[in-house]
Amino acid sequence: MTAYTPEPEHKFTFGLWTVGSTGRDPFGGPVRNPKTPAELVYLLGEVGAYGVNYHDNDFIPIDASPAEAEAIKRDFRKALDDTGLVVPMATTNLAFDPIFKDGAFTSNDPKVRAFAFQKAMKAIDLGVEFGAKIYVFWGGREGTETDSSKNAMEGLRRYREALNYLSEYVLDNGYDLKFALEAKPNEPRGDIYLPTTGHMLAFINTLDHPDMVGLNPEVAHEHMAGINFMHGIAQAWDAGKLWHIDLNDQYPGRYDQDLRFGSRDIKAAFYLVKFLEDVGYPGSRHFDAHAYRTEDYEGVKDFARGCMRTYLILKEKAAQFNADPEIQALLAEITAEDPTVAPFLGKYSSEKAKSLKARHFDRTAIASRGLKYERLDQLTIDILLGTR
Ligand code: DIG
Ligand code: MN
Ligand code: MN
Repeated sequence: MTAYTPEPEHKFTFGLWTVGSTGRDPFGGPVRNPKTPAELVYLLGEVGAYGVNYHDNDFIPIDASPAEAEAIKRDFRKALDDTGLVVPMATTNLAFDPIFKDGAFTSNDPKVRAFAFQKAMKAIDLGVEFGAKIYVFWGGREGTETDSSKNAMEGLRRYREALNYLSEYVLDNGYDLKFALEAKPNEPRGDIYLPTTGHMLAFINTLDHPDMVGLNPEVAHEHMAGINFMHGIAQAWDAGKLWHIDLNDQYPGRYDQDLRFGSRDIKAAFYLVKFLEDVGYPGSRHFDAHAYRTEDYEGVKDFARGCMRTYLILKEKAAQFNADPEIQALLAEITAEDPTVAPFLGKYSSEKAKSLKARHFDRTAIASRGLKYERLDQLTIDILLGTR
């Protein structure tokens, strides 16, 4: 029986804010006492994670004195040294502080926008200081409740200005850092700008340094928008922009639940893991999720172990799918080339077009073909349920 033990090569990471969540929600206060960043690193080391990520203020409180900040960093670095964990990604909290109540980069108040630039630059420095190579931007407050308040074009222009400015900051400082944009359709704003990975992909092409900017799609966020997550990351991968990924789970039509990976839609999680493993995605498997509010810290460890265990189980099932003779025979039949029409497809030529326009197709005969998808999907279900 496979042990499904996480190893560094799996690149499983968690944010300080995930295993450090104290269980606060809009209808209740914390249920767990806070742990320090160093304590969270030891917890992640205990469960077998590869790395830890942070927002500037999960790590260093916004009002910490320089001496307090140095002490926190010292303990954090010792914990990293003791556990061997690394810091692949960092990000800025541009959502929590009241100053960002109307957004950060897209706020109508120029002072807020300038402060957001300053905060992001300092947070980039903090990420680079501990070795981060990916820097995430999640614009949680970049949006509106009433569109009377802001011109949507102006919102995009301001977002673009911020990312261009911060790209120049990275270049100016010679940092080895790439940006990854994370989309979400709503919450905490009524509507958030650039709501899906597809919107972000188009937006990247309008930036001054698109080569420095990729994507950090999150499962729950695309599911909130009713989108097939694997299709979205396939497009991101196709564009060479899948540089980071936030794994979790989500009931459709709910607020952002950030559930343990694979705990709700196991079939979607299977296709996601299969995609990442089939294409050889080299980045972090980052679990942007948190334990149920019902849990103590032993339950938080169960949550973290469960995220990684389910990923490894689905990775094994993806390999089983790829090796299953009946599935592979069905796929070979379903996706077979047809030599009678191959000459007409592929790159255009006027000769091809002319002869294709003259060709007769027996629509009834072609349409009458059964595609055996029911058998194929049941074989997939059998693999997922362990009955094959
Ligand atoms: C929420 O899904 C966002 C923020 O927690 C953070 O900026 C980003 C990093 O994973 N995800
Ligand atoms: Mn989320
Ligand atoms: Mn996220």
